[in-house]
Amino acid sequence: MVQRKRSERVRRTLLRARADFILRAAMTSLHDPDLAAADPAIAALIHGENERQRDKLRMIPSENYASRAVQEACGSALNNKYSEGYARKRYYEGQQFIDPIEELARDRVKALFGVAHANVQPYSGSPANLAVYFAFCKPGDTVMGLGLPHGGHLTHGWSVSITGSYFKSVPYSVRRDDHRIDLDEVRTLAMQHRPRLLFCGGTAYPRTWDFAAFASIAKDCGAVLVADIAHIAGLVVGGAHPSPVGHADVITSTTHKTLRGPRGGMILCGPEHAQAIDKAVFPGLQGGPHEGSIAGLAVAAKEAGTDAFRAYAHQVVANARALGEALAARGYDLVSGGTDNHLLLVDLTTKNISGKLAAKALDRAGIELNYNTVPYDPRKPFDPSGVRLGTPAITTRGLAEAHMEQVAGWFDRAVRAAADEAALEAVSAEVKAFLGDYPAPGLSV
Ligand code: DSN
Repeated sequence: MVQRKRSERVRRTLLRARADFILRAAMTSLHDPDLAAADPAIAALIHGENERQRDKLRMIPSENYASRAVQEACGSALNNKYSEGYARKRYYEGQQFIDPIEELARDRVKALFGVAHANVQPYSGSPANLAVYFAFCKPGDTVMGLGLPHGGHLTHGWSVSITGSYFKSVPYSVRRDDHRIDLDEVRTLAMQHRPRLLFCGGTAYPRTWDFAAFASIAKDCGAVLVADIAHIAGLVVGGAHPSPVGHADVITSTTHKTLRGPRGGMILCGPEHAQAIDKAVFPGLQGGPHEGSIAGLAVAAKEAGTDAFRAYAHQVVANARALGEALAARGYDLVSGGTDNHLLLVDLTTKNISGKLAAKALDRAGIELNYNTVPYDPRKPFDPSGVRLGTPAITTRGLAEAHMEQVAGWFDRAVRAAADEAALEAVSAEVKAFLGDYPAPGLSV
């Protein structure tokens, strides 16, 4: 009897030990399969996206290829960590590695742009801009920015954005004849409406921003000048576009466009605004920063300080100019007549095709861009007259001016053959074969 009880105890102990082991094993690397094993559906879709990015001329001007190093930094154990607060002043323990990462990112960004203060925590460009509103404005205050249909950004006060609902927005525009920003109009409006914030910067303006002229207007009307350099940050640090540093009170940006970093945002300013900006980002607007993205930004800032990056930035602009000339030679109508930066806006009105139809045909032909309104567009934003394209990603792959004639030729063939699937497929096959000689960084194919 005693023996039977003992063996029952042993059996139960063994069962418990086995259950413990299975539970522990399930939580260790033995049972930590990679993505392909854990979720073949998602793995296959990511693989497909890698191939798509490999095989297409990616010409959306706000996109690029981040390096393998940047992507590795983003997808790491940093994803597991909360670090609300700022380096050395956190609300969570375990920041032995996080603090130096964020400090490196912050200090590299400061050195790269030549600014006294950088906040590298904004999740992206829109939160960065919202933090600036929170730092300087009260609901109902007046703000000014380039109107969205003229190349501005939603968060510069456009009506459908929270910034156009909670603040009084006075948009400025580009001139009808040459599509350049009308600085006389900006000054007149600014003196009349006395905005709290004056934004310069945009998403579809192919010309150089005159930061000094904006600074003079902001000073005279008492506005805080915010330069949103999301599109041109890489050109600025590469010396291919004038810098707003020394002119703008605050500079906001994303980190993944011409700068070629991770998806993220940042705010740069002088010491006088550092505290207000930091308080507005955290605890004002955000919770825990995404330290993986911040590590990616540190890597990107290191890459952007090299001679190779400077050469890339100048090549982006040279390629855009060459592409504009090649398109104009084929009868395409370029908004503002050309470009000074990385992007082109093409008005397709005279080609008798809408921007949307053209963009979809071009995509099937292996040329990825986006449909876009043009200034004073008589058509609706969801089916506008133009397409927007740019050269950052193809320049990262190594394409130069000499290739732009070929790219313009493919563009033209695809627009002309928008309804001819066989012709679009033929262009797509040529594009894919051509790109085989120009590997893209960071892809897993
Ligand atoms: N989505 C960006 C662009 O494409 O320009 C702006 O936020």
